[in-house]
Amino acid sequence: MTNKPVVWITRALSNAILERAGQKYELITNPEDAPRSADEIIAMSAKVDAIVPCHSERFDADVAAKLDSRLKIVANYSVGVDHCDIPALKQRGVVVTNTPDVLSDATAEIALLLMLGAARRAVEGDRMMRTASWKFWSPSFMVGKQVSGQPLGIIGMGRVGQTMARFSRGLGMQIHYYNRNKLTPDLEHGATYHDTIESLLGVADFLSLHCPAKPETISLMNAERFALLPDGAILINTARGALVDETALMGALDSGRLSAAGLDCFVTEPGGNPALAKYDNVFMLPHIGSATDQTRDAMGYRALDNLDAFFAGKSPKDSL
Ligand code: 8YV
Repeated sequence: MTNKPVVWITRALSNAILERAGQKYELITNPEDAPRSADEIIAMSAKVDAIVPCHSERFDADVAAKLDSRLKIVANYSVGVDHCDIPALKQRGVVVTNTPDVLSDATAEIALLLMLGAARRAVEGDRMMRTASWKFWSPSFMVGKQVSGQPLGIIGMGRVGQTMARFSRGLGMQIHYYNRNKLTPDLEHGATYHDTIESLLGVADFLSLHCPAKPETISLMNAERFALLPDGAILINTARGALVDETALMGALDSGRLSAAGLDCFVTEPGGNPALAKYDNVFMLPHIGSATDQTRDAMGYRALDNLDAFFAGKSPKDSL
């Protein structure tokens, strides 16, 4: 018989995280790492005090309504919480937390990789080398778009957006941003604030998305907004696929409004959008923004910090 709270960790997290969690909690784990269904979440809520889910487990209003009252906290292993209906969970008395800060560097690294890879034609070059089809050189061979010194527009100047700005300043880029609120000068570091997305788009030769997916940001980049970008602009998305209307994206690539794109997120995940595969100027990765050992562990420890605070009777640092 144990008095430890019972915690369900829905996906296979690292041994270091499980070891730390096991010291304070009775764990139910998922070594086979299968995503868990709504029915499994509902059934498990009667057996556990806490769940540590990934964005692969959905807590929508329907699931929230059916949760057992034993479940007290959903301590997400993610910064994005679009898989959770937070008002519905709160209404059921469930505390919800996330893992901000710890994945900003890793995610901004992937944004930088996508920006450089899209601009400098990484997909075409890599394919050429793998298929032994590099037979020719000329001054106009594989000419891409220079990144250094160019304007970078950032939508969503939270932690990841600010880190992307910091990394990009290292390339001499001029940072412009749109955010719900203007940042204070010590956080802006000379970046230019735009109070509308439309105003930002007009100067965004490079555009990187770093805002959460919410009802008001779904298809934020639609045909009308792509049309406001400078000709030959490059879009980077490491935030959420739902921010981009993928049909409009392909229209902008076809018209040349966009010269390239770098995408780590898609409307449909896993899987992505097979129609994008024909575009050699789209550099794509399978949602790996936070996928480094260091960051994965840090996300787990942050989720555990939130659990520890909650079970010590305190308000978790990352309560939403
Ligand atoms: C994670 C993410 O891989 O944390 C987020 O919001 O998008 C990713 O970096 C995933 O969500 C982990 O659950």
